[in-house]
Amino acid sequence: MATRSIARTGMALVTVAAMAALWTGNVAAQGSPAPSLGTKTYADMHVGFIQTGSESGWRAANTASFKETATQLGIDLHFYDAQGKVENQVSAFHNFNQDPSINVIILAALDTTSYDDVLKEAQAAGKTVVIEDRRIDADPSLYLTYIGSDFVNEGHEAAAAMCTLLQDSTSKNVAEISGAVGASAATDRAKGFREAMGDCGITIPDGLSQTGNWGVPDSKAVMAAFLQKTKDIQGVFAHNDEEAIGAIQAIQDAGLVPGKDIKVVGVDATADGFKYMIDGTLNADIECNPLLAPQVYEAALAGLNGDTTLPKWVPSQEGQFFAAQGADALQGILATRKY
Ligand code: GYE
Repeated sequence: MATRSIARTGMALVTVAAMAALWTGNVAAQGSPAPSLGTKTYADMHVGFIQTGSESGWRAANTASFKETATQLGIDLHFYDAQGKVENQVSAFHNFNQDPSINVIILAALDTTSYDDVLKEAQAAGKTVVIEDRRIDADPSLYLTYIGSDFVNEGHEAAAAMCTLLQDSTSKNVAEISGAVGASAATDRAKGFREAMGDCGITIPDGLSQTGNWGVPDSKAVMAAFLQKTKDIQGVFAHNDEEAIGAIQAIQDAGLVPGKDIKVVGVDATADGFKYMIDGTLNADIECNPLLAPQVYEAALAGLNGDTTLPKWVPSQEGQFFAAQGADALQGILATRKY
């Protein structure tokens, strides 16, 4: 199977200071604080962190990254789990705005449009705000920076992987199990996949795209319903590993072989994703880096010290993994990973 860059592994973490210096083109400033900045340290940071919920392995790794790194750096972290509800996030954000002891607010956004009022309130209250994981549609002047993945590009990579997997297939009907409605991770991955699927004649037939809410049970039910409707499906694009696992289970229940009769491409590349690639039922997994805390805290500290030169988006560096790399190689990579 002619492959496209078998595997570009290794997440490169670009420090925010280096990014800021590169952005401002002031190489000499790398590593040294910009003139007239404050001298606050991590011990001065009192963070209100607003998480989406606990919907996936990726989310668990993201939460652990923030809790563990805060302990390591001596940051006072106030962690809030919104349990998948936007209204919970908005009210938590408002409460942090009202709390004089909180000087930094970090948001992993459930949707892209619900935060303008609390962002303006935070700005008026002099809070430093960093958006992590998922982009929002608010005016960038309302937050310091956004640190997160290029989800559109992840969609492109997923389509490229599916093109390779279906290169010998005359029919290229792909079912899509999308992420939670309204989440930028879902909207952008869907957009990216559609932008690139035409490269090899892939189509997503009407009625074969539905949300799996980032979870195994809903995704299994969705895929079972798709297979009830038609067996003329050659591939599945799942927006995260849990959704891919749900699809795999439904394909097996239908008496078909996932990874062979129907190709499966997922996103995240968590430990579970590797497990299913190693047994060959998941053909490809597009990496999405959850370990964002060090970069986010570094950016917040820079902001707290008055640094306004940070880029408005610091994209994560990510790779792709393929079952075709072989079980041994994948086991070796998995052994080096934290999630
Ligand atoms: O892909 C999924 C999680 O926002 C990148 O959210 C994140 C996504 C991730 O539920 O597993």
